Amino acid sequence: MSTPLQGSLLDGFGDTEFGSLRHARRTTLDHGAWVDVLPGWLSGADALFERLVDDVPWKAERRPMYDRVVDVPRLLKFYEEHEPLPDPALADARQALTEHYHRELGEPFRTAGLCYYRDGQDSVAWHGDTFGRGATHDTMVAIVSVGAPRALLLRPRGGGESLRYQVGHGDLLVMGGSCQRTWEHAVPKTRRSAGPRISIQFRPRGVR
Ligand SMILES: O=C(O)CCC(=O)C(=O)O
Repeated sequence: MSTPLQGSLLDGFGDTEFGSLRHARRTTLDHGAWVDVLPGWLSGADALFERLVDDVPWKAERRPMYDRVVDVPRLLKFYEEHEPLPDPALADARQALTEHYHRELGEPFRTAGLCYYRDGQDSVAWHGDTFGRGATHDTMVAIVSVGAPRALLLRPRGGGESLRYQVGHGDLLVMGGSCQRTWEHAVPKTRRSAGPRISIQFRPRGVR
């Protein structure tokens, strides 16, 4: 599978490099949740994007919806904690995140969930990562985005105004505190033409 990035996204095909996580900007949300954002954390992300498109064994899933079974509108691959990651840059990213957040999180990031949004019609509906400890405990989910920019929305669970983050090529967004149980997030479909995007989510053990 090969889906080249559009020229506007090209940032050179050098090695993947990471900026300092000290530059991440935190927004405190209601109910004990917070979001850290660091645009352009990763440089040299074009080559990483291409390698992930080609090397990850992407899976198309189906799920029941009312009385039908429908395609999940994105491709997926989940790496359990002892499973080798598909690219050394992901191991480096996970290590850097663990080192930066360890004091606050109290444990390492372990798993990597990868989602491939092929175009603007691929999406994920409102949800929190509440299979596991995210339902009852504060935790963190760190998302690295490569490829076309997409909107990632956050809204308080139970209603309230939503926040919109545009996550672009090489950007980092970390959801922390109670975010998984008190807020929901989504990547909605877009009518605008959108190129392919890969989201890489790092989570601690038992959070999904
Ligand atoms: O695409 C993203 O960055 C969000 C992915 C997500 O929320 C999920 O897979 O649970």
